[in-house]
Amino acid sequence: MKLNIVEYPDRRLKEKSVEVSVFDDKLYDLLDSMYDIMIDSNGIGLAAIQVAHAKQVLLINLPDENDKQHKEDLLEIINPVILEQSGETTYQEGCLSVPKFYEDIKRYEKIKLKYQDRDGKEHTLDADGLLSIAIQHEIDHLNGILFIDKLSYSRRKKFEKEYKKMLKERKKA
Ligand code: Y12
Ligand code: CO
Repeated sequence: MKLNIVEYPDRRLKEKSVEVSVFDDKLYDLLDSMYDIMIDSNGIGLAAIQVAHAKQVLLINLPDENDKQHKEDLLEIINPVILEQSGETTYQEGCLSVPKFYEDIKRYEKIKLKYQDRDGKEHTLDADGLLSIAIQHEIDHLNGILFIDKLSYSRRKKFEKEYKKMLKERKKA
């Protein structure tokens, strides 16, 4: 399946994703194609809406201590539900749909979630550190929320100005 990354300010990023009820070859194809484009784009997390599929599907592939990603560590998370959340942490986040921008975002430090894998099997997961942050970032995508939506009014204004400039320069190049 040929996929492209949808970039802000594309309105599709505001769409709410729907629950997956059929776990078939079409879903496997979407998951495999999402993995390929995430790795090709140097990403560590991707939600299906970022490739224009409004389904509750997300991938996380965190790098190891040498900054290398391994496919064995890939998490395929379908229909996630956060069951518990605690603490507070701040991390400078980036997103493949908002190229070249990184902002400090406050999130829960620890979460417990339930989700399904590509075969529909249910799992629960306790996450902290970067995994917890990445999962919360991607679950926000499923609800049409981008990390820039969490900025203060003044930081968002500054972002919009710089982003517009970046898009203009990219168009010229
Ligand atoms: C912590 C915080 C947020 C996440 C969500 C997943 N985010 C990404 O995978 C971001 C990827 C990204 C990749 C970029 O490309 C390169 O570095 C070559 C990038 O840079 C440019 O657009 C130039 C920005 C973001 C997970 C964990
Ligand atoms: Co993102």
